[in-house]
Amino acid sequence: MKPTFLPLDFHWVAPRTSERRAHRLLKTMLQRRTIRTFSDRRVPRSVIKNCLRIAGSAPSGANMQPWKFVVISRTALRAKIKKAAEKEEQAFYKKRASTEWLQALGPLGTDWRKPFLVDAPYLIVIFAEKFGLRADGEHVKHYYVQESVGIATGFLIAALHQAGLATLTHTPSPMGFLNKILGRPNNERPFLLLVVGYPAVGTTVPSFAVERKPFKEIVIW
Ligand code: IYR
Repeated sequence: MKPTFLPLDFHWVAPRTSERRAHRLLKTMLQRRTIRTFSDRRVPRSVIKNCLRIAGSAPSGANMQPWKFVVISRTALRAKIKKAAEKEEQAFYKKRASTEWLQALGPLGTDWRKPFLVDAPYLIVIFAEKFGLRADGEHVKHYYVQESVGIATGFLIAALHQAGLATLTHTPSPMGFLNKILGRPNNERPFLLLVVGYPAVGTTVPSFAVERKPFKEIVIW
């Protein structure tokens, strides 16, 4: 296909403005915490929608946009997901996880119980499309699927935080049950379950998770 190009609509900003914006954004993003206790307070649908539009604007391999976001708010469906997730999690905590893994999770204080799956008003299950499916059933090759979906998920988490919501990146393992419950085809692989809402009154966060590695440790300049 012959490529066509459009003029870029780039919004130039003065260096001083960039500095101010980056600093403000840093302060905002450093406030983000993964939480595990959610209130049932309702979230405006339009906030979820716009944040998903932001996620869908992420860069992807060959612009294949190999993602699908399934939004769940119905109580009965959240309860069904909770039941299935807790079954996998029981097996994980009781036998599948190595001692080393359980030790690493110790400071988080997690266990197999996942009440947040029904407490929070929204669950967003992010699926990665291993390949695309054309209307005629032909497969379309996708590239850098994990990387692309990871970037889109990062966009989503950052967007929800900036919109004033809290999230939990939850990965019940294995997640195959989500295809079944949500009726998704087998070219889609569950990537992550994002719990979205507001913190319950009295929410705490693990003290060790508040610490971020020093700049010097993560950046080689
Ligand atoms: N999926 C389990 C265990 C778990 C694993 C990791 I790595 C975490 O960062 C947190 C939890 C659970 O959700 O409890």
